[in-house]
Amino acid sequence: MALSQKCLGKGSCAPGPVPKGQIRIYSMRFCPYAQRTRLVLSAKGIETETININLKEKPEWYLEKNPLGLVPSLETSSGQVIYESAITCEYLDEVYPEKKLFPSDPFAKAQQKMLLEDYSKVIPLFYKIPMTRNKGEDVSALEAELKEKLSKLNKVLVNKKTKYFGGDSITMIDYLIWPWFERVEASQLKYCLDGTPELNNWILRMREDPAVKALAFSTDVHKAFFTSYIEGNPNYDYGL
Ligand code: GSH
Repeated sequence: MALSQKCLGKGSCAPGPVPKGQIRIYSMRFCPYAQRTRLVLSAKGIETETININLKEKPEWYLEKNPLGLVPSLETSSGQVIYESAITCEYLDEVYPEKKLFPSDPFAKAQQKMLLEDYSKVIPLFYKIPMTRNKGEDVSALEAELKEKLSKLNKVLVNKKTKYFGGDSITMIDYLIWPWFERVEASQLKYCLDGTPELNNWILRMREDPAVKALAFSTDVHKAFFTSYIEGNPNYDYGL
């Protein structure tokens, strides 16, 4: 069955069981958290069925699968549902061990998770600044905070002397951090990266990764969605 990419909303029919040998992701085309999971699915070459969700008018059946009502969620052919992006990524890495993305060394894995925890405090600023700016309010304090946090991230790369956050090849932590950097131009935050050369080099390397390339939207497309989102009327099907 060819599935429409268009999102399913309130009143839609619940999809049937996931075919054997497949995994399903409930997603939204522009969701950076879902992009984390999609990057892992793509990097591992996992056959996936994608169902996009209208997050403003959520289908009733979706809330039964994931009571938080957030994307991403994964569903297996035996009906198991896994949600929270970082948890879905770790799940995929365990169930599909070919091309392992987390390091097998427990300390190296813990380091990636510690960095992820720290990074989760950066993410809200990627939204707060454009939204505050859109209201015509002063963003200088928020900007200073973002610059400081990005320079800490830059320092991680400087201290490690590696091309990526987990070493000289791409690993899980890079995919978990990436999606918001694909959007820095669209959300007009690129200037906050002026003092972070290693981070900028990492961005250039990430853009060359096959999984990143396969899922990337152009800045114009991100901008169009982001504008609709900030204005309170997200166009989940933009471009379809
Ligand atoms: N902590 C969650 C994760 O890591 O998966 C966050 C996911 C999230 O916030 N997703 C957004 C969402 O589902 C879309 S980008 N929003 C719907 C809502 O807030 O009701």
